[in-house]
Amino acid sequence: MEIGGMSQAKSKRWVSDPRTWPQVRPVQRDPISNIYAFRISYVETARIEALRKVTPSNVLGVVRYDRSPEEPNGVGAYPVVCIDLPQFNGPPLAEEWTSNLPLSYHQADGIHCAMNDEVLFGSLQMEERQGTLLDILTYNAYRRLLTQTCALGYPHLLRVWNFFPRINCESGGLERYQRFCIGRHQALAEKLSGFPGTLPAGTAVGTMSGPLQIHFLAAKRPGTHVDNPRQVRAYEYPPIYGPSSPSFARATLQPSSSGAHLLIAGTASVVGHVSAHIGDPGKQTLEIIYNLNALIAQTEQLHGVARGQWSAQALVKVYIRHPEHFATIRDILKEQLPSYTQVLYLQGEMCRSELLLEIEGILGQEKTMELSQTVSPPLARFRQPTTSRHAQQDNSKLVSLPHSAPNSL
Ligand code: 3EB
Repeated sequence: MEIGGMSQAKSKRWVSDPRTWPQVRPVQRDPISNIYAFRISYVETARIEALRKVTPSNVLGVVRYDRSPEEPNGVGAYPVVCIDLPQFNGPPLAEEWTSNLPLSYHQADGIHCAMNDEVLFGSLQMEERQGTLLDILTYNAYRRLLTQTCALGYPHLLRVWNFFPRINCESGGLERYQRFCIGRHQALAEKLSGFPGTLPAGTAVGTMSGPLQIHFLAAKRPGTHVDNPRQVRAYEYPPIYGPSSPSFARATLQPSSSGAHLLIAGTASVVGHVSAHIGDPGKQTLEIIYNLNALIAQTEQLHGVARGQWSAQALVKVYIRHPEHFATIRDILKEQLPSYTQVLYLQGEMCRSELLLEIEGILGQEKTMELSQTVSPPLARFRQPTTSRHAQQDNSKLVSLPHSAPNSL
């Protein structure tokens, strides 16, 4: 298991490039309140049942990464999703979403939801039947999803995960991922108010087996759409990648009563709109780190959140196409990610066959009161990398600044 598996001596933060950032003296911080709309952690799948008995009412949902079809989705009060993506490390982990605001549960039209005063976590799955193309199925799934979330009072879609098998296989003259993009695009263009500027952050990964499975986070209040300066907006990709562009944002920032969450879409070794470092998992990993850091710096610079203070929640998921690349990728990420990051490694297929891995993340800040003074940093200049800048060995060590609250997870 890789969670927190790095040396505590290594002290790293999420920043774009340490040379462009001033040093901030570590301060002691206390959360203003301990109310939270949602919190996520990776928990051993075997412990989920035991935990449920101890804290019966605070679960928004569980995402398991195993096949486990004996426990059909929706038996309990809250949504339970089982995604067939094998895990590389340790005992199987599941993602548990909890909240300490009062929760209610709802099931209608095949959509299972848990909600509180701020957010709704929901899931649905659609079986692929012979004769129905994936674009039609996806269109119907998204129509339903948007209808339900609006009807329940959570019209702002912040984050969506999409899973289906054989993502790179051809079907009726198009790749299945392209068909998926057509259906998703059509439904969102028709029904999402503010499209495309309000698109949620997304993930679309190929599973080993199963139906089309979608789970999502929606909110009563809007989030903020964040672009990545190193990448073309996915919904503005040129048509060489398919008849409809992929409808997702690079990230969304969710403000909440207790802090802020940055919901980071699946991020690949894509610079501009082009896949970089074909055939090289190590270089693709470093390129993704550049992309993530650029996105985080962009969020901090443009959207009024504190720099570097992401240790309240830091979870990443790494989807790896070929098991033989796992060790290389893990070794690089051990070096690159801050020590408080929880990491889950899954085997899955990316939407372009040349992409060997993809990393998504959720970073959280808590509203805090500072108990001692900071050195007030001057306005930071973010050196925007050019689109042709690729990962290089000599500047692969990205983060070395102190952080104020290690291991709060
Ligand atoms: C990319 O940047 C890589 O279609 O929902 C990443 C995350 C990717 C989400 C999606 C696709 C999706 O284009 C692929």
